[in-house]
Amino acid sequence: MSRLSALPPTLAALALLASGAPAWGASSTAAATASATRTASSAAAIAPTARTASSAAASAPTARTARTTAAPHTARAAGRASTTAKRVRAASALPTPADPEFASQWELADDAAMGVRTAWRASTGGNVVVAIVDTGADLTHHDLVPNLWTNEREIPGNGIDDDNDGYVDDVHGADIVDGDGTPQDLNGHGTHVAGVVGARGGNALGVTGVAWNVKLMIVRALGADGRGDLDDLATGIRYAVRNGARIVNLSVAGAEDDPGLEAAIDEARAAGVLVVAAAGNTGTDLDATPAYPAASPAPNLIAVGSTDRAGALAAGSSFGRAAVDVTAPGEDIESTAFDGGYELRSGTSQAAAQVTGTLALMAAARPAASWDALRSALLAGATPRPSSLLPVAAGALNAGGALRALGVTPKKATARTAKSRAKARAARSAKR
Ligand SMILES: [Ca+2]
Ligand SMILES: [Ca+2]
Ligand SMILES: [Ca+2]
Repeated sequence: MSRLSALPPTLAALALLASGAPAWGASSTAAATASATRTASSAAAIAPTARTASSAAASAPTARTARTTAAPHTARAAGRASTTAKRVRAASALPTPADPEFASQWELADDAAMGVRTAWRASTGGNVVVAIVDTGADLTHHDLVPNLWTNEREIPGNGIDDDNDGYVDDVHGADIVDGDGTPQDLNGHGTHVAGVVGARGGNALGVTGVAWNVKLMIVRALGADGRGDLDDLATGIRYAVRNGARIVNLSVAGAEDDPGLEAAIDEARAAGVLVVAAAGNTGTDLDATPAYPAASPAPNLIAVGSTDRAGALAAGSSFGRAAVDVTAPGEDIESTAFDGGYELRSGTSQAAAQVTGTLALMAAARPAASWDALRSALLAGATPRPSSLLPVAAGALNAGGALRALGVTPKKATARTAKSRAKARAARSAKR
């Protein structure tokens, strides 16, 4: 049977490489089973560390918030440090969501990492449907609930398949694995990915997604063990396309180039839908040893590698100067956990979700943009890097650059606008 898996965290992938295990999702059932066992145990070994890190972070927000608000007051009280004041003004000019964990979301808070705060001047999201085809998501998580897609053709909770698609009461998405309408996450991977794309921003709760506002369609195609059938993945993509998704996130990888999966991705293209795929966490050159769906030749697919805090290719991230399009931050990413809390995870799964969230910002700003206009702008807006540093086609994700390439100009910062207005007023009165 054709199997593929959600991407284990980077450290788990490294453990696999170190132990000489074959890549997970191998084409033979026996190898797949063997690597599944190792993947599961490695993932289990890493999970507690991630949760510990997040619970430590949970107690920190107050301190961070205090520091943030203290800085401007100190500068004002001093009344002398004009450079400090300038710096404070410049920092406050970038949109800052009122989510207590924002300061620890390094890839968003530091605009140099992926340019998202610049992008937020032009778009914080909107009515864009994004499908997360994964292990499901925690459908009760308070930071996801406000951004869940709702199937208007389905009456919730009446036990009837109102839209006649084979899934009873599929209100926020579907469970392809169990064939029902409740894609509740039993693994955690999909919940985290969904939060990176679109945890509600500015709600004074937890984290923000790249898109503060978005419609997350949850499609469960991987089981509690983080693994699934290629047939289910293809079915999940078709469900997403049929129900109006504009972007499909696939933070999964396998060794097999499956005709059924390729057909589903091609149907997505015909319907104007973009597919974003994680490169994988095996440190593989996909140009030499492809993994799928990342290495799919489909034109409507964007393959994403992962970078660390220094902007370098993350340890364990797969790459490919031809097969992988861009990189995005994927290390130590804080997002939603399926116990209702928050946790850190690392890998190309998280990197792919940053790209998907950025595409949601772009699609919200330009609702009529085609899949190829969105894809071209995302790649054109990327920050080029020497291929010796980032062995991918276009470079590093730059959300602000992507919006500019799409013809959306981020609004100037409020402080500067006020200043320039005052300047213009002064110039006018000087003329009189
Ligand atoms: Ca239904
Ligand atoms: Ca119903
Ligand atoms: Ca939030």
